[in-house]
Amino acid sequence: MPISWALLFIQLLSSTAVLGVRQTTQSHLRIVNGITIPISFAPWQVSIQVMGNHICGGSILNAKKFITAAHCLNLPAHQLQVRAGSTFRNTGGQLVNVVYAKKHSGYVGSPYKHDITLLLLKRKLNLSYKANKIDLASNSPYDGTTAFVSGWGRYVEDKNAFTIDLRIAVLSMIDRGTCQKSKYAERKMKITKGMICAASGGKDACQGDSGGPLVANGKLVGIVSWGLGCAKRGFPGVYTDVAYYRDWVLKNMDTLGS
Ligand code: 4AZ
Repeated sequence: MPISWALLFIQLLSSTAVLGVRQTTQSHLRIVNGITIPISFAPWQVSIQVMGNHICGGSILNAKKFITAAHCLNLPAHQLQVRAGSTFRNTGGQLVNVVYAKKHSGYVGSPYKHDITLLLLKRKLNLSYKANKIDLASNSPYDGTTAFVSGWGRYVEDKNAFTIDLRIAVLSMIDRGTCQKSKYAERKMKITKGMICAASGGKDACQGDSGGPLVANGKLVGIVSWGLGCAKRGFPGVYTDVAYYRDWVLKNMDTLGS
């Protein structure tokens, strides 16, 4: 008997502890149920900016070359800047001008196809534990692979709810075929070649995360591209499948300039 009382007591204690943790985590909730992280946890992440305002995420491929979504490039490249090495979207790190962008020639909007672009910076970044490159995935991740997406986008879909600190959400990969059979099929929205999906109950990328990294096993597997809403059941986040475009990226990185 005393033992079961002790057990009950321990269970109560631990459930309170769990609740306590939940509460603290909730006060740090960022877009669709991620958590805040310092930039050193995702040092490849950059913020793409126009006149000091964050518009999209991106990833560092090397000290001068970056990758993002084509739909982030509504303005001429030379009007863009990249902020690297900062946890905060509005301050810190290195802010460098973009000089050139190479959009995929097959890019079309709505729903986005071939949503991929390379950026060339005016000068080299100083690479460090806060600003570092990430390798491209060679193979598309298997269904169920754990991956994480990061960014400064909205943390509530229908509110103008942006935060200044970077956050991350852990997701599970969904292959193209499975994703096509989701509720997107009912809406006649096609998950075409070069797209891959990821989701995890209640967690997702959202507006402002576009162009940013989806990483699995230390490699860049996806670029935040689109989705019907954010974290809506049956509508996974859709990403540009980096492995599918690997050859395009490598070839165009060479011709991008230096
Ligand atoms: C957007 O508007 C956007 N839930 C990005 C990602 C997702 C939805 C919308 C995925 O940039």
